[in-house]
Amino acid sequence: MARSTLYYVFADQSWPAESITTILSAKSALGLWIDGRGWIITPTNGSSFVGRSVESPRLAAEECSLPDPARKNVVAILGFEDIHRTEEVESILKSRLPTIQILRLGTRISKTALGQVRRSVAWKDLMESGFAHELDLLGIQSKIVGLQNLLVDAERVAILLQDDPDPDGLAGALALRKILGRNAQTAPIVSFGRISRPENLAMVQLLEIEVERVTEKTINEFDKIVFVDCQPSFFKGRDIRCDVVIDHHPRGESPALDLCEWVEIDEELGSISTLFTLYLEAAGVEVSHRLATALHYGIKSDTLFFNRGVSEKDLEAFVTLFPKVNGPQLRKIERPELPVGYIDSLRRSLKTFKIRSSLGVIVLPDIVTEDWIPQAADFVSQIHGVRLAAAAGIVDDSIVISGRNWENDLHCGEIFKENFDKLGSAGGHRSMAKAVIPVSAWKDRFGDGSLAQNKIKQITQRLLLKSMSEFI
Ligand SMILES: [Mn+2]
Repeated sequence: MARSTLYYVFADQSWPAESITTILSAKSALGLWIDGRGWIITPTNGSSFVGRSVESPRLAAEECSLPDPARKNVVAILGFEDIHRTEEVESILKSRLPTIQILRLGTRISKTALGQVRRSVAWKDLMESGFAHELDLLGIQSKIVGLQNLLVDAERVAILLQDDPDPDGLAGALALRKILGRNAQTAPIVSFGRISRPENLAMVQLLEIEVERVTEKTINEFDKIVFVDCQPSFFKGRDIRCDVVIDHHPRGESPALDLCEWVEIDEELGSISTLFTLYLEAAGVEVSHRLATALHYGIKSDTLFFNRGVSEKDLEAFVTLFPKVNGPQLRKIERPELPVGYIDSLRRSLKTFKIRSSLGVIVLPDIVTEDWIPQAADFVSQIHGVRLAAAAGIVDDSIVISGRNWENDLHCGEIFKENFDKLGSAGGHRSMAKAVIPVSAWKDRFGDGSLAQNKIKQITQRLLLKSMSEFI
């Protein structure tokens, strides 16, 4: 709505025409005439002063002119139940203001006329999405009340994330805590594992998110346990009580899930942050810049920036959050700082780097923090000719390998699972995978000399190449 636009609204009393003033008048000049009431607002005085009571829409239309030549656009919004009145007013306006644009409201069918500046929009089409959205929010509101009632007596609630907490889970946990009106003491975010991806570490640092590490023993001491962005099936072999599940991953079979008091699994959604954005809206909770940035990044990273499993709701939530996102902070999360030591390690690993049959493997000789490994895998995946990228290094007593693949015909997670799961634990998505292999298991399998930088590279290369050839 440009400032230079002048709006004339002609309406009968079949709809709340005055409400249109709050949409239009802040940024433009407005003339509002309502049948039976006359001019409510005139473009010249611009106030809610009731003007002369002009009886018919025809006479009112004949008073219309361009009071200020600086206003180049004139738009008429016509909302009469009686189509003849609409047509009569339209023809008078067109004769007085030849360039006028016409929007007919409330007609039976929506249509546009080619070659004319005129649209007709039916109430049904105008209200449909807003109405459906409000009904959605109403449904969610009743769910929130149910959830609040369930947790109200719990002194301490654990918000449990998967073993390597990701942005979507972290953002969802923050949102849930806000909705429950709790804080980090009464509802800590907990995980059995550690965050490893550099972006995710940057996120918790910059947004000051604390994640508490738990064990099977300590988690069961909480009064209630809420699984966010995960389900009991993610924690095979561990005995964890499950009270609430809020997730979007495919429903996995688990006896704990069947015993759970409250389950919401929406597999349609590309991220759980989307669901929590709706929750916050339904709960009428003010979303801070910090929370908006977290949720926005949650949606973006879980859908690989809309490259996998996206629903219309994900896109809508992304757009809703956008104006509140802290842009500089988001950029720092997405491009996290690297320590100088990483560059030294990378330099020494590049000496042995070679691409073989579109596989790029890099082995970092010294690792200070585990997040260097996925960082190096990301880097290798950007090199021309690389279809599958892997980076490896020894962290504590394990060999950690990160995989990356941005093409559809390879499944990085499956390739990793096939090769490394029998030696330790391995798996992941189509595009990202991780393997953790105890040094002892690696040595048992490949011999004493197998821990040298070059040897790790050769073994990883040989295994991955074989699996890649099965895919192609
Ligand atoms: Mn997720």
